[in-house]
Amino acid sequence: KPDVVTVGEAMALFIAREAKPLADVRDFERATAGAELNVSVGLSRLGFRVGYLSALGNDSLGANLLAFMDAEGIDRSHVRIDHDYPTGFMLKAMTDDGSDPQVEYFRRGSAASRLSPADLREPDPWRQARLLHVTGISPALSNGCRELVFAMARQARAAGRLVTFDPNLRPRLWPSEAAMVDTINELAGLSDVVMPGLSEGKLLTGRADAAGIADFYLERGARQVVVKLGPDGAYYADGANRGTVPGQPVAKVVDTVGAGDGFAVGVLSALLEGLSLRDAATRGNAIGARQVQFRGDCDGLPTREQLAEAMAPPAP
Ligand code: CKP
Ligand code: MG
Repeated sequence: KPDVVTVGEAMALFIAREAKPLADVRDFERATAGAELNVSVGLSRLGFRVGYLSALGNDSLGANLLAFMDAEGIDRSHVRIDHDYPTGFMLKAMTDDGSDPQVEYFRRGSAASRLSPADLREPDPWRQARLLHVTGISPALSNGCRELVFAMARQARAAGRLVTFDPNLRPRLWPSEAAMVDTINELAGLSDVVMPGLSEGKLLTGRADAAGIADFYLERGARQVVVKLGPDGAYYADGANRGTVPGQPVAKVVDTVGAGDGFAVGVLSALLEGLSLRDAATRGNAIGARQVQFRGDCDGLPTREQLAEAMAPPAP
């Protein structure tokens, strides 16, 4: 039975091998994407049993993603193959200055966008998972996806499981900013652990700083909030303790995508191991800092051995 369950859209990812506008790129490297899949990969590499609920098309992109999930040891018994809708994919540009790369989605009408509460035919082992991780991407994909994610969060919370939430704002996927903010704050209100980035948190709460953002979610029922500050580390707060953990210096930022998911892997794994929120934020930072040094969205997510190194970088 899984320790952790996630739900979301997995996509094929094509990463430019040349630093040019996407329209001009000829040479792409094939990889995988999807925030919740990235988190599944990271937790599985750290030894947790992860169940991933999703849907893929009956096509080569879907077959490739299934093989990837198997190679990463992810339980994909709840990944449905849809014969009517395709697997989504996305393109990612290469940057040479550490800035956020241009990305383009080809995911409208994808198999995953057709997920709905009808996909919740879970046998008991899934309901017994200790933790459910969701992000703000899935509820943007369709009404069915939104209803599914809310139903899973409500059930998990009612059953006393830990619900963790990364807002992952993707304005392009939403009909309006107001719809995005309202839906995401409602889902945050069903979650125990909320992990916004600083600019995401400001937009969602209207508060000016990390402490204000944390208070906003603590007042609305979250038990623990971690605000990601990028190179400046992270701010953490629960009912009793709050503070800032410093960022980890990174020699060269190769690609920022996936840093937030890496951060989530650090926080979730640490909380599952019973560590303090401060130690969880420190681990989140270490994994986020490692992930930005790799091109793929999950290539920097560490094994146990690599995590130990990332937490205690060798003296220069
Ligand atoms: O916030 P992050 O950079 O960690 O999220 C990255 C993922 O799911 C990426 O893999 C992409 O596929 C996505 O977020 C997305 O839908 O934008
Ligand atoms: Mg993110």
